[in-house]
Amino acid sequence: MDRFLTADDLAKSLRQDVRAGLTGVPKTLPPKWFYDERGSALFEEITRLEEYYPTRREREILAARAPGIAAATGARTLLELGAGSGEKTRVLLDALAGTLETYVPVDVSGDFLEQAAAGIAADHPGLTVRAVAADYEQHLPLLPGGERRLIAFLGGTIGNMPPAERIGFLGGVRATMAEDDFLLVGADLVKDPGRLVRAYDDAAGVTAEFNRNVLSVVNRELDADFDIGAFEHVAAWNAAEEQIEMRLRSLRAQDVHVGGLDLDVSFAEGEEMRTEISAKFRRERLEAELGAAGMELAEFWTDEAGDFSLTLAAP
Ligand code: AVJ
Repeated sequence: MDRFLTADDLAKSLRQDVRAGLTGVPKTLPPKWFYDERGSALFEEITRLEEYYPTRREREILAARAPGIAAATGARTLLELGAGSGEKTRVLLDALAGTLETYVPVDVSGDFLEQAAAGIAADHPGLTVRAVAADYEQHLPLLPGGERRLIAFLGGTIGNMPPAERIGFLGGVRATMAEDDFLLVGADLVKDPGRLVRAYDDAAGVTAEFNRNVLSVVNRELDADFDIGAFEHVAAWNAAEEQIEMRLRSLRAQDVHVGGLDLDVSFAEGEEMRTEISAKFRRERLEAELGAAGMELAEFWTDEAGDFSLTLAAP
């Protein structure tokens, strides 16, 4: 495995993010830090919830379109940004079996990635699996090149980036692409706000736990004393930005000490701290943003219900 990101680098960027986020107005924490072991397990649980449709819908599209993706791209390398457990990748790997030589899963969480990569290598003899521990927002230029690459960014994670960051990210991807490379992006679509809110505020409270878990991450990693029970989960639809926003609302006025940063912060009763945005897209917006980054939309697929999208783009 190649490591562009060490445990030290991660610790440092957590410190920077938490300091900037807790001293900003309004307070924020970036969603990147949801995914410790417990957070990753909670996210897996979310993907199985009745209300949370994106994972199932994306799988449906991949199953239907993987042969088309293989035919259109003839990919020899599959580079997957934010690979996670690699579950969604298996369909692609199978469809690309005819041309694929190398699979490059990229994720910030190195150890988790190494395990997932080993599993995939065992199931695909003849495939070179080269895991890379990296932050795809920082290390794009360092990722392995090669001919006929398919860069996959699935799950709707592109929605976690604020618009300006997203444009920068797409431009960065474009800058690493050769003329025969493709980008495959999974993006959730604008729909009835009621359904959207339910997907991020499920009846069983799993998403609420997932959201609050970021406070335990900060408590553990930065020696903070967040009273996790004193924050409630909020999922709201921001119609102007067409994004779901997850926040943590302070149930009372309280002070929090972050020992590792030598930082004290106060929360007012009812104060909300944003922990995630999850942008929802329309085809036109995706096309425009890809265009602004120097790419053309080659294919745009949705599931039968029109809930989620998969876009294939090329320079
Ligand atoms: C993994 C970023 C795609 O935004 O839908 C799920 C994360 N947050 N429920 C999303 C998430 C709350 C998810 N992504």
